[in-house]
Amino acid sequence: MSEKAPTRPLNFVRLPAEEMTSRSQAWLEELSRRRSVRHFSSEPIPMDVLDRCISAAGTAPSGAHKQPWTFVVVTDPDTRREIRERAEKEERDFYERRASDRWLKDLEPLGTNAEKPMLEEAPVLIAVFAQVRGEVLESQHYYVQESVGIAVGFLLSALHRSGLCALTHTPSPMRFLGEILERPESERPFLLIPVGYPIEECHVPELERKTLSQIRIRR
Ligand code: IYR
Repeated sequence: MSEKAPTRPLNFVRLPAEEMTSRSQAWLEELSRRRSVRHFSSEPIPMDVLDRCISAAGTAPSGAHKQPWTFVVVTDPDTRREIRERAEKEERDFYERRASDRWLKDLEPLGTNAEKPMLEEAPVLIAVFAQVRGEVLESQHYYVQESVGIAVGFLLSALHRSGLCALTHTPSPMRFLGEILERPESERPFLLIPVGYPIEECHVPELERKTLSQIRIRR
């Protein structure tokens, strides 16, 4: 018979009802101000803050607790230029050939195109990689997309809470990221996230979020 896995006491803080209400209100207000930003100032950001946000992402739950994520922090200007050039090459192909008319129409409100200056203008790029398996032979990872998606959600909210802006960018295909950043075969590029401060007078698309009654069904 195998020994029972060790446990420790849960560090749970039970809150009074009023505080639950006020915290949930404050958190919703805070998250409601988050927007995807596409116009970054090149002003450097505090790297200790960035590291803490990545640590916060690393607290996400994951399949069998395999923590199948790698966050590559890219600040080197030459590397960022190379990433921008390769990403724009893919994007030109997307906008000029691969994208359907419907897809292009759906993107119109966002005002996006194949130019990706933010990849060089933002002081930091976080390239997120999903570890589709462990590095050692025969190790396995589970629910990798779900796990890394949750971790990126934690990352985006931590960045926003810390006063930073981000863009979840998905050049497609992204294989070039693994090549440039010399990631092992066991990792797949997941997202490319420019992080920084917005330019002054930064504008974002006029978009509305779905309301609660549009996204929540009671049964
Ligand atoms: N990857 C392209 C196109 C693009 C696709 C979706 I779906 C978006 O929400 C935004 C952009 C680009 O980055 O421009």
